[in-house]
Amino acid sequence: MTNSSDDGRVTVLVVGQPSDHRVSRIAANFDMVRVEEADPTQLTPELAGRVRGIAAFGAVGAAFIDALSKIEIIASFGVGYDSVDAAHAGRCGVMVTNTPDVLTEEVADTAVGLLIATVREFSRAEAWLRDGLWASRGPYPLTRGTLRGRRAGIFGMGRIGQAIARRLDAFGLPVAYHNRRQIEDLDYTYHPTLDALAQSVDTLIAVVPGNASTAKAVNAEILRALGPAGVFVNIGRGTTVDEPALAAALANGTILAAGLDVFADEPHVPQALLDLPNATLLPHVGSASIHTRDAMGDLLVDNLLAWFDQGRAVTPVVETAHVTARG
Ligand code: A2R
Repeated sequence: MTNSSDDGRVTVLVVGQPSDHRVSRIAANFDMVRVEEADPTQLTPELAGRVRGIAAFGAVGAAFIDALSKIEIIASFGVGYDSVDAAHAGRCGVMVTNTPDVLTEEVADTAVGLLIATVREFSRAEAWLRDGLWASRGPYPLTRGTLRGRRAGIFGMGRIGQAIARRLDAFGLPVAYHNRRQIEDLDYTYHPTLDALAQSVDTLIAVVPGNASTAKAVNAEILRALGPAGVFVNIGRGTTVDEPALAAALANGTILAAGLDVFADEPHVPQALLDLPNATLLPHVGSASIHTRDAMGDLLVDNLLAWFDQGRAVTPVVETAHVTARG
C-alpha cells in the first residue's frame, strides 16, 4: 500500500491494478492511495477513517464498504458493475457509478467482429496461412458457417444490444430480442422469454449484465433450441452461460460454433472450451482500445469530481440512484 502526500485533499482509494496513466487524473485531483485488492484486513484504522471515494478497477464487496467509515462514492470502471456490491452500497447511502455509453459502439464493433470471425472461422484460417498450409495443402476449406440467411437474436437489447442490432440491420439480418420488458417504438420482434427467442433464431448474442437474474440463463435447453446451425456469441458476462453445457453442445454438434469474449472465472478459461476448434475465444477485449478505455477512465474521474465538487453523480447505477451527497 502506498500513500500520496496528505495535503488536505479528498482521499480516493484506487482498487485494482490500472496503469499509472489510467489513474493520472485521479492523482492530479485527489489524495490518491492505491491497493491491489479491496481487502478490509489490509486497511489501517487511519486510512479506513480517511477514504471518501473509491475508484474501482477490481471487486469491492460489502465488508470493504463497511470498513470505510467516511466512504461516499464508488466510481467503477466499466458499464458492468457486478463486481461491486451496489445493492449493499445503496442500503448504506453510498453512491455507485459506472461508465455506460462511452463504450457502446466499441463493444458492438467487437461483437460483430467476433460473430463474423466465429461463423467464417477467421482464427483457424489465419493459423492455416501462418502454419504454411496454404502453400503446402492449398486453400483453407470452405466454411460450413455463413452470415447469409441467418436470423439473429439479441439477449439484452439495451444500449450495446441496440448498437449491435443497427450493425446487423446493415448486414441484412433480421433481428429479434428478449429483455424482461419490451421496448416501445423499437422495430424488432420481441420475445417475452429467452426460450422463445432461441426457438425463433439460429444466432444468439448475449449482452446482458451479470447478476442473479441472468446466471446460467444460456443453458443446454437454450442451446438445443438454436439447432445444429446455431451460433452463440457472448459479449456481456460469462456468468450468463452454463459453460459445461456450452462445451458439451459445441463438442457434440448440438450447435455449430461459439464466439466468447467473456468467461465465468476470468482470466481462467475452461480447458473444455480451449480444446474445441469451433470455439473462437477472446480475452475480454470488448472495450479494450486506448480510445475507449481513455473515455471510460475520464467518465470515472468525472463522476468523482462531480460528486465532490457539486454533490451529484454523472452516471449513477440504478441501485444507488436515490443516494444524495452528504451535506
Ligand atoms: O430486462 P430489461 O428490460 O431491464 O432490459 C435489460 C436487459 N436485461 C435482461 N434481459 C432479460 N433478462 C434479464 N434478467 C435481464 N437483465 C437485464 O439487458 C437491458 O435491455 C439490457 C442491458 O442493457 P443496458 O443496461 O443498456 O446495458 P449496456 O450498456 O447495453 O451493457 C450491457 C452489459 C453490461 O452490463 C456488461 O455486463 C457488458 O454488457 O459490457
